[in-house]
Amino acid sequence: MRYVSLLSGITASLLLASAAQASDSMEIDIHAVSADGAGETIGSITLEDTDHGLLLTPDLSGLEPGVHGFHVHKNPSCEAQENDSGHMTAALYAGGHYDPEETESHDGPYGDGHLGDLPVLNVDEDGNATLPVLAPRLSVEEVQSRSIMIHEGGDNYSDDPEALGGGGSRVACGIVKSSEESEEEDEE
Ligand SMILES: [Cu+2]
Repeated sequence: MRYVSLLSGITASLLLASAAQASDSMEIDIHAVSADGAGETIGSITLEDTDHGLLLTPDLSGLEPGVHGFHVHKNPSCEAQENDSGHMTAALYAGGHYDPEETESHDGPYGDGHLGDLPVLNVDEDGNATLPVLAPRLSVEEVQSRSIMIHEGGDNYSDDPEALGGGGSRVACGIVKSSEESEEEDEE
């Protein structure tokens, strides 16, 4: 009897451990995007829960040196779509900045606006991004079934003088699958 309860105890803790792992950390592929759609992989970003929020650790290359607008966008897609003026536009299928509270305000990672506003991504003079950024209001769970976007220009964490931080075109994108989807892939 005691043996049985010991075994079920072990099974329960193993299950808990694997469930925790699924939502604690995940790696997503990042693709260059253009009006033709999602192209080659330029590296990956590791997402990880910490006591201080969501830590995003990039391992990317082939980007323009400098700071880039970096956000969680609403839809899990990096495909191009026609904009209002009829032009195919890179990664437009991803929708706008993730904003579940419908604040419609681009206020940066430390403000009260879009929940998807991340700290800017730093790219070194060789075109590589490796510096981690921390998003205090987010978690791995919260960003599942969304996309992560890198813009051509920087981000001033404001809608002024330009909307959405002024970063302009979308240059790279990755889809954050739900943890169930990534587990199914691991089993394949
Ligand atoms: Cu964006």
